[in-house]
Amino acid sequence: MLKKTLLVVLLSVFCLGNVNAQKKSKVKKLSDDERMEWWRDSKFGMFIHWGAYSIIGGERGTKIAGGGAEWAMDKLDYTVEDYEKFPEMFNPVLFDADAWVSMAKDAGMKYIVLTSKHHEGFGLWDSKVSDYDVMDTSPFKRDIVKELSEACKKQGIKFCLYYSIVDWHHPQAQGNLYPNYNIAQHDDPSVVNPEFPQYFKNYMKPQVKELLTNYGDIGVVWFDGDWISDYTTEMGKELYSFIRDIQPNTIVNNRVDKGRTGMDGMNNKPGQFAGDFGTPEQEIPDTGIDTDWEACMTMNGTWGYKPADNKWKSSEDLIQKLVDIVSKGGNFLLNIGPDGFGRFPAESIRRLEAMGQWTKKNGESVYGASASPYEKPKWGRYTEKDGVLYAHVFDWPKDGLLKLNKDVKFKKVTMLTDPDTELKALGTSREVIVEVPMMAPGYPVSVVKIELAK
Ligand code: FHN
Repeated sequence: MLKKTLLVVLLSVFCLGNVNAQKKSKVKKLSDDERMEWWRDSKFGMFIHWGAYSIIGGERGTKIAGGGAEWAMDKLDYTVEDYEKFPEMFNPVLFDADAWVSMAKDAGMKYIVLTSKHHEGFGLWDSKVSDYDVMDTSPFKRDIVKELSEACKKQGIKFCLYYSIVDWHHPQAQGNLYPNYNIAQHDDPSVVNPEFPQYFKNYMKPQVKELLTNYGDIGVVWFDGDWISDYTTEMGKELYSFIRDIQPNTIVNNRVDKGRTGMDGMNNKPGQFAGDFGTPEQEIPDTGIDTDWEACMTMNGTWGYKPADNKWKSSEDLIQKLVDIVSKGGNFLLNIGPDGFGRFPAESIRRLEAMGQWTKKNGESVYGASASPYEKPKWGRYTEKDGVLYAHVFDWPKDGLLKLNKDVKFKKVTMLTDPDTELKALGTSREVIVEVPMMAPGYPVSVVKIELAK
């Protein structure tokens, strides 16, 4: 009898252990390099700033908000109560997740980062932690995060989410300690809201958990608002681990912690702060950086929709920025600010189409490419991949002679878009000279493909 009981106990322990092992083996925890691989190869993503501020468009009567229109609540002096009318009217009946994802994909973008909740505090998903969301407060009553995550999965685009640590609606987060709430006071390190830890523990973390539990694989969690004095590095490190426990292979930007040293987005104390990549904003580093980084940028001057802002970057400029960023080892996260109906601005669509035409022909020199092994040349940028050097020529040589770095050991040189026509090349002690067509074959960047000698 004793033997039989012992056998049953041993068998149960074995099965239980196996079940636990099966539970743990559901998501294979990748190494950091394996986890970052898709992101490093992607190079180009779409940032989408969309919320109740997209109805306002940065205007209140004759007043136009300076800077980003997503700051309308602050810049246009709305009280929390006044502002609530905008989520109550948010009804983007023209929203079409499949169309958005197709435009990103056709532009050559490999991932999408959607603002699930910006500083205004209004959530674009069905949160059980709050009613201040698209399902409970707005007449739209559709889970935007769900629809976009499904469209991304269908079209093979990585789905990622932005989440703001700053929350101007939640009483424990927006600092209702001061009579006239002033966001600027959040930048004053001497002003700390003792109730913020409650917001962090009982609101922010549960919301992040919802986003990481109910919407499939989340490629990246893109935090923002790390600058406020209420938020601490201890919270940042706790949040990073919290996310990796829920989805071990999710990537998290460095704004989850307090290591960012400003708009250059980088962390000058490696190992001391959590976060998988640096986040330069509206700027590109002068030289290459050998840690992971992603430059985020607007197409005009605002993240949120703002019809008054016509400072649009040209398609040519945006394509050259993509090449410049990749040549320095970074990713390019380019922003779209849809309007209150759910439409991309026409100016944005035109730029996405132009970038798609270029990436379709020249993507080989961008996706999965490494930073330039050489100083940037006067005429453009280099990238490198699998024994091939790509010369991205912004300024085409008028004399038909392209001068490459003297250390380039070439085997075969062609135009990327004309692989069957070998170009003459001559190595000298000072440079490698390539005879190129008199007219630039591509626009705004023509790519010369240099197969390197082993
Ligand atoms: O305040 C935000 C801003 O609205 C926007 O979301 C950018 C995008 O990275 N981040 C903050 C400003 O640094």
